[in-house]
Amino acid sequence: MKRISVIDSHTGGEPTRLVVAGFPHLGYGSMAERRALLAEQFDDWRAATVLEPRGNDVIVGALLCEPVSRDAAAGVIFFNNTGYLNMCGHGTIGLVVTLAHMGRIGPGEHTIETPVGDVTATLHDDGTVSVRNVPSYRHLQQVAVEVPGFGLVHGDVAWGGNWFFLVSDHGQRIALDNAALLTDYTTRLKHALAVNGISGADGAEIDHIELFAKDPEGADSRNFVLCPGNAYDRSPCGTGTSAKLACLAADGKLAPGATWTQASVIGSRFEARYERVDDGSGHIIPTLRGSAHVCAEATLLVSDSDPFAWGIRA
Ligand code: PYC
Repeated sequence: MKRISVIDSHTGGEPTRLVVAGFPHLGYGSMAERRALLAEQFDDWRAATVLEPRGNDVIVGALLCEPVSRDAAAGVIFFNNTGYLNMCGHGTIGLVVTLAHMGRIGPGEHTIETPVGDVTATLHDDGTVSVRNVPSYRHLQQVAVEVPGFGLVHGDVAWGGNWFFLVSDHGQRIALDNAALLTDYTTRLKHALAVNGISGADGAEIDHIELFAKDPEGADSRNFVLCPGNAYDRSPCGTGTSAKLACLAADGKLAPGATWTQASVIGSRFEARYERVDDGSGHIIPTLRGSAHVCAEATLLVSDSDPFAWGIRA
């Protein structure tokens, strides 16, 4: 019998399952190197943690790692039902609140190492968390793509710690009671991008689709974000909000330091702002702020006699 200790939280409704003990040791390399090792040699552990029967398509897993730097509070590797993420904004907020719940950190600034670089998280006295994300930028502007069954749309390709296709001219109703249709639309759109060779920098797959609309409750925008495993983000998506800020900055529609309130399809919110990277690249550093709640502490049991011990794989 193998045992995996986890603590679950949710950030604006989006779950994060933090693995605090029980995974194989991945050595002392960078988070990118450890993520590669996990994917190549121990992927069953990811599957056991987030796939049914213990998990579901919505859960984002986060493996708590010893950081490389003594100055960092933690390292983390994010994963989901289909594989591995680069950065995860809601997951970082969940991680910080969970580390505080465990008594490992208090209010203040904490460096978190991720596979795509360090981020700085601030646990505020009111329990909210700010994440100063990795540098973000718009890669392509208003790319046209035909979505089978729906027609032509235009969108920006941007990096916010993951690759996003951001669309405003979609004509869809962004509302929770329309989630099935939005999932169908964005899944087809993601497929159309791949078929048409539309990618992030260096041919990177665009694995997140983000639709925007007016928010009925007064935020600057409401979004619907399709995640890589085809579940939609219940939170406003930290990396997606970062990608949005990169596009707003590139269009001159949001000034550095101004607040952008991004609502999710379920109405949860992040507040975000950005500063410019001072190197002529046009890149920005977004900071997003939100809150998370710890909702379970558990030990997952992986038994040799269980035919679905390592998850139900498609
Ligand atoms: O908050 O960055 C995020 C995120 C990515 C996928 C799900 N949430």
